[in-house]
Amino acid sequence: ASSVGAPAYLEVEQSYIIIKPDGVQRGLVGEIISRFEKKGFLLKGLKLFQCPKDLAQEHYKDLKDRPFFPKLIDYITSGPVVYMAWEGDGVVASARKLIGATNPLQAEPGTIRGDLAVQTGRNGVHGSDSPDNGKREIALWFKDGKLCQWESVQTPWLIE
Ligand code: IDP
Ligand code: MG
Repeated sequence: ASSVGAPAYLEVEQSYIIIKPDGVQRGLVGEIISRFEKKGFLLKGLKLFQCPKDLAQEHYKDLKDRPFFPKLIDYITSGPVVYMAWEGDGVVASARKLIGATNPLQAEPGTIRGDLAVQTGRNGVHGSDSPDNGKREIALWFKDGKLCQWESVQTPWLIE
């Protein structure tokens, strides 16, 4: 089903994506955004942002008992990130495939992590792991709840 002409009550799936501080510092912002753009998903929100510690802890709260948690919070707050909301049918699972495995050495070539990173602790990008977490993370980071409502001229050439 396409978002164009879909009834307003039908919710279109959204994924929350972060270009982590290493991705920003290494000049990979354009490259990473390009992967999602070229695939054909719709960009609904984007910001360059220095993440405070409490937000990072809330975002990664499911991992709070893991040994690497303090280092993960230091990493994600170590410099600006670019955070985004991307929309489309199946975007959550597809974005996870585009991103690749958590450990970049195990990520397939052709994926973002497989092509652009070498260590789990510097794996460049975050993507929601379920549609529900997509909603939770977008609500958490886009505090005012405002995503940009627009339609791409490409949509009829992407979705029949
Ligand atoms: P994901 O980002 O592929 O969903 P998660 O298991 O949800 O992976 O972990 C979140 C993030 O925490 C990872 O992307 C990575 O930055 C970091 N992380 C996960 N496991 C480790 C580890 O064993 N050492 C260091 N950092 C880790
Ligand atoms: Mg995860």
